[in-house]
Amino acid sequence: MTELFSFELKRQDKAARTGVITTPRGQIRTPAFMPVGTGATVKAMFPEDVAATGADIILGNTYHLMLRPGAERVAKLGGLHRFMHWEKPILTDSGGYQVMSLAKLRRITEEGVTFQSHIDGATIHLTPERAIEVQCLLGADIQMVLDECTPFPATREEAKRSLDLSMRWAERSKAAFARLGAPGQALFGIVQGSTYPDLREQSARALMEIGFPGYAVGGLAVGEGQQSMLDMVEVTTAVLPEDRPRYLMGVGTPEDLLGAIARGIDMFDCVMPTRSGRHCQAFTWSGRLNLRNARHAEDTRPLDAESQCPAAQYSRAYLHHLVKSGETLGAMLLSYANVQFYQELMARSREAIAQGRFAAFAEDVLRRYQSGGE
Ligand code: PRF
Repeated sequence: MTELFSFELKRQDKAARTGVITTPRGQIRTPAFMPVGTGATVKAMFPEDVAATGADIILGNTYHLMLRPGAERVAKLGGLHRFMHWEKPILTDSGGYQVMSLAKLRRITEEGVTFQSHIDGATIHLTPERAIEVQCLLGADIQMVLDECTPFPATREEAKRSLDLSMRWAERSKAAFARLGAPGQALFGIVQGSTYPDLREQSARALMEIGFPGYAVGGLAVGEGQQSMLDMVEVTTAVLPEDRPRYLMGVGTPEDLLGAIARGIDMFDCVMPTRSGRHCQAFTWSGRLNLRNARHAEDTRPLDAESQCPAAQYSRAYLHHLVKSGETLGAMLLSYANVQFYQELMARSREAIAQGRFAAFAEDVLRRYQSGGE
């Protein structure tokens, strides 16, 4: 019988890989970038435009959706896909990371994490079992174990204690998923271990012992710096099984993505393209631009002449006018253009890997990207 959820590696180019994840809701071409749809919306974008950028999958958040509108309500309304008009795959994060960054009065115990909602102050308990229950109520195609994103910096002892807790939570998450998960849904483990190579390896091996159809690298992009992050990615992917997708959580800039792909990462998510779009920043093939800058005021050139994106065809002068005037359309067009830039970066990466020229491709992109911009 063919598996409902599977990963096929198509081609490797040194450590970089291209492949396809198959789910009942469609295929995900890797390397893949998942636009962030935290509160059942990729902010300022129509779902059909998100699909038009080439995104095969988006990310949703357990934390936000369990607080508002509530997981039980989403389930009653037919699940997250129907609720938000996105029929392709959805990956949901488990909530632990968002609790630590957004909630008030957090307390972590062996049982789970207790916190006060940042919306109405209600006291909420999030356990590994409840995190899985919520993700199942949402109907997420790829779900994540509950983990603790170890704060940075951490002593070795703190990092070890934190990762051991995350590994026990991973085991409980898997047991809950075995009871509640639907056919074709998958649960991924999350590697922690801060910036300690041996702890990263220990965490990866502990998760492999439990056994997951995919593995995420968590606890990075928390202030350790790019080189340290890429070093941790490298030691982790060296241990993880080749036949399972690897997902680097919450990363990053175009430079980060190319560096991580070169070290064997297959999936990413980040608020950067959408958040930057709402803050007047544009990613283009010739660098990053701030459309508030007066030098764009009479620039009739399109935002990005190299992009196929409909939003990137508008003139820099017009976009400058929109963002200066605080017009909603400015945020919409820049979000669209940025998400499309990230998708084109993934598409070109997949093609370069398939043709065995990823290193030269990445070097060329970075040279042009870093030569322009502001
Ligand atoms: N754990 C989870 N989600 C995350 C992270 C993590 O460590 C990160 C790391 N920066 C982003 N999102 N569950």
